[in-house]
Amino acid sequence: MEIHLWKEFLEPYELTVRELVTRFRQIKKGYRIRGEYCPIEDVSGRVKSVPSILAKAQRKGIPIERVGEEMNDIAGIRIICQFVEDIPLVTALIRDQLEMEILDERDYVTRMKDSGYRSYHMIASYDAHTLDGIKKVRAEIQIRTLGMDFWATIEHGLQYKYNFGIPEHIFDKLISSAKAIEDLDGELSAVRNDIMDAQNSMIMYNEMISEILSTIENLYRIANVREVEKIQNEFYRIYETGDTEQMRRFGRELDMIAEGYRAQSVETDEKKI
Ligand code: 0O2
Repeated sequence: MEIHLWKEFLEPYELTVRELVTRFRQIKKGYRIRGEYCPIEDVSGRVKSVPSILAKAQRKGIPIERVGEEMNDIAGIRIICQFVEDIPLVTALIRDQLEMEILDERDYVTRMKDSGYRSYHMIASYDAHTLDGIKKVRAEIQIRTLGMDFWATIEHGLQYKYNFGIPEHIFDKLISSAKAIEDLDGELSAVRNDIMDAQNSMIMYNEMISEILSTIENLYRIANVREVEKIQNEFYRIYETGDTEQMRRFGRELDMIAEGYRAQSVETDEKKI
């Protein structure tokens, strides 16, 4: 039997996980910059440890020299969504925006596993650019809600604690809690639009505040200090009231003041010339 150089074998998987996680984080950032709701709440990734690979290979009867071809989740990405409705948005995004071949999809969201497990799995083939050229690496992308993830984490821990033989009374509890999480996800879906509106308003409000503060900072460099101090005090006074409309008006007036100063400095520069 050939000697297995695990570190070397796992290198393209490490690369794949790093690149995919970065890609999803960039997508998330892109939504934030545009001030749009992002269906991705969180993303993480891991490369399966060698003992886990060996244990799974033994469990599934996969010959060690075939794990690269037959084990789908050596590179694993997990995407967490707030709502069930976000899951198809994320799967569409993966199909349309990431240059990867999708080899298989498993919908355990609409078809819960007998264990109670729910999640959407996509098996992708990713081109990892290694020193030896492009290597096609399989990656499993799990997409699930916060609730589904909470359940899976607890159940996974229990599986290991009981060595994959969970006692019946605990198994029953897991099944009933899986159903409770399904109900909870359903209830949250009903208020998804309201929650999304609230989150979007919060993002936009924070962006407006950042812009105002940056304008005040710029004014400090070119305008009369006393005047900037007065502007800043007014900003804090309005901020205390939490009145968004008043803050918006203040922002517009501030833009006009800043515009005035900019025009003045252009005039002065022209005179100097
Ligand atoms: P770990 O420890 O998380 O890495 P198959 O093609 O069906 O023979 P596979 O890979 O078992 O092979 O496919 P499946 O069933 O889609 O499972 C892939 C992964 O999904 C698992 O990897 C788990 O991470 C997760 N998963 C699947 N079923 C369950 C479940 O009942 N409970 C929990 N908590 N997670 C589940 P691993 O390698 O089995 O586990």
